[in-house]
Amino acid sequence: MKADRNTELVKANLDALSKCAETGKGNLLELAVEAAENFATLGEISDALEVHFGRHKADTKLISGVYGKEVNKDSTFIKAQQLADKFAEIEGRRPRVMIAKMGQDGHDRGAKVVASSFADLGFDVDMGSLFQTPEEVAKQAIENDVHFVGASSLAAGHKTLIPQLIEELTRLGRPDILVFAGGVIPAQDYDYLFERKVAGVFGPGTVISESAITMITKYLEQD
Ligand code: B12
Repeated sequence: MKADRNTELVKANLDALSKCAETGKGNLLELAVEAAENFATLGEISDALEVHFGRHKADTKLISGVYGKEVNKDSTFIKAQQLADKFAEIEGRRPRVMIAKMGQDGHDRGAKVVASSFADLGFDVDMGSLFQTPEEVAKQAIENDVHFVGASSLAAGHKTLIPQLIEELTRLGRPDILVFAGGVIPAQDYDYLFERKVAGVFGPGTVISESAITMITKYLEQD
């Protein structure tokens, strides 16, 4: 489409969009529709606006205490907490997990639920920002010296982004950081992920304290 479209017209449309963003004069939606009708891409339209507006950086705030308050008498919850304490005794610090969202996937609800629950279970939790690349996640995980990365994937990026993350961790010399996957991942893709060294997959309906027990157990088994 790019080869066949009227390049000058598209450029004029995109310039008009940037100008409208800058001056506040005109109608952004109308100009965006016009640009799209002339086959400007969504990326180009976004870039034209970004010139003036900059790029939104999603800020993730975590809460704690909610999960623990609800399930603190549950035997699996207690077992997971005890295991987290045992982990701290053996390793000299609490289990540390980074919850990551990669690619175009904006479903952050599960990631936040999991992150705050892990904190209540006695993990140190880092939360990546939305829309990170596998390289960015690997860098942050290494800088924060986490034991685990939990990649939450609900928009079908699991077969590309999660193996790329593992490759990057290996390239940077930290293949020991265990990578787990969670979210909407079809059962037929599990083996594909296991073959690429994903340490475990947790789908919808996962009981979070059970996933914590699996993660800690896998880590301690490899020592
Ligand atoms: C809520 C929702 C949305 C909300 C998201 C709000 C938000 N801020 O998160 C909104 C409306 C924005 C949305 C948008 C879209 N959505 Co939507 N969405 C859902 C829905 C209904 C529920 C997801 C959810 O929040 N569940 C509750 C949380 C708590 O559960 P969870 O994330 O699964 O997490 C649990 C487990 O998976 C696991 N887990 C998850 N991560 C991790 C990580 C670790 C480390 C561990 C241990 C465990 C773990 O533990 C959690 C607790 O049990 C699902 C359908 C479904 N039933 O899953 C579709 C769904 C995910 N959406 C889908 C789609 C297609 C979209 C859109 C592309 C629609 C569109 N055409 O625009 C957009 C994409 C936007 C984007 N950029 O990503 C599809 C994805 C299909 C696929 N994967 O192939 C689904 C599956 C619906 C469907 N059946 O088609 N969506």
